[in-house]
Amino acid sequence: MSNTGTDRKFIAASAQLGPIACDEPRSSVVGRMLALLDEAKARGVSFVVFPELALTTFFPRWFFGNDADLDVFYERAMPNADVAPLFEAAKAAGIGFHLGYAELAEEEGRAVRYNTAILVDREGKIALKYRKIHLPGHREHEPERPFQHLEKRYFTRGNLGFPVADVDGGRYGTLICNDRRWPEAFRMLGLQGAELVAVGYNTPQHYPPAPEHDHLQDFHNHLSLQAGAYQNGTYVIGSAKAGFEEGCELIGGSCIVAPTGEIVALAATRGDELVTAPINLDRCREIKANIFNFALHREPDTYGLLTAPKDA
Ligand code: CDV
Repeated sequence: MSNTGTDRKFIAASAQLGPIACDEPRSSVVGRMLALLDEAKARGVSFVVFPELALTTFFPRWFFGNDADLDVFYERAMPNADVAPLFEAAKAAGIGFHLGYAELAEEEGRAVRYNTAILVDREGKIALKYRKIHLPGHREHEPERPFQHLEKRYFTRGNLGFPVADVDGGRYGTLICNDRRWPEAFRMLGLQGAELVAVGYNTPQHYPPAPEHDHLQDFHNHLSLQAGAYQNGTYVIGSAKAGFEEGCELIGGSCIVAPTGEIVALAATRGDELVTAPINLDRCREIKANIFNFALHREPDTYGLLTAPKDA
């Protein structure tokens, strides 16, 4: 079956990925994505969300003492030869997609590293690019941890704001992993009328600074995605890199959330898995025109603290 969706009513998918080994080549990962894309095509899907840093293992769990060892995990161009088959297959199937990857950009003659996500429309054109703003973890090597979380060392804070784009008949935005926990990030997209937000994530089951919350990781993931959807009247598609990756357990729970905040599709495994649900973007109005009618009910002149400097 080919994609039969209209612009506002279609089938969407979260394409969860299981673990990616440190030495797994991009071609193999893209092969796994193509298998999920084939399944998506068979199910009549029009839009697929792949996870954060989907092309490699979650490398911020290791300390690298030199740039040469680190830079093998970054993409210098998008698309590039490794990823081109995904762009081509998606375009041929008329499927738009979201992809997270590590980006090595050159700015004023300097290498700058970002944790990046793109939205590609059904014609194969990159319609939106976002660079992660809320970078979790730490900057220095902390050898006492069972694994590192060196996003603050390996990435620069995103410099593209929180963009939305009109893609294939809907208004789309993206957040990347830790961003989903910040209501301000979701609200930035909500204020611009986002109707579908794609969120890729790599979330360890074990959080070394607060292990007493380890059993709540799945709950906090869904709490954040569901609240973001409801409070902004938008669909949210969460896509995990899941399972035991290089000895580190990552949560799954990939899901599709309706604008009411209800989970309408949920992954059952922690491996490669396609989760699908029908989308009707006109349903966003159920929330946007009522309880979260921003024009009618927001009181922004009382929200000054939200944008005051951190130390104010
Ligand atoms: N990749 C991430 O951003 N992970 C964080 C963890 C470290 C808490 C997350 O918010 O899921």
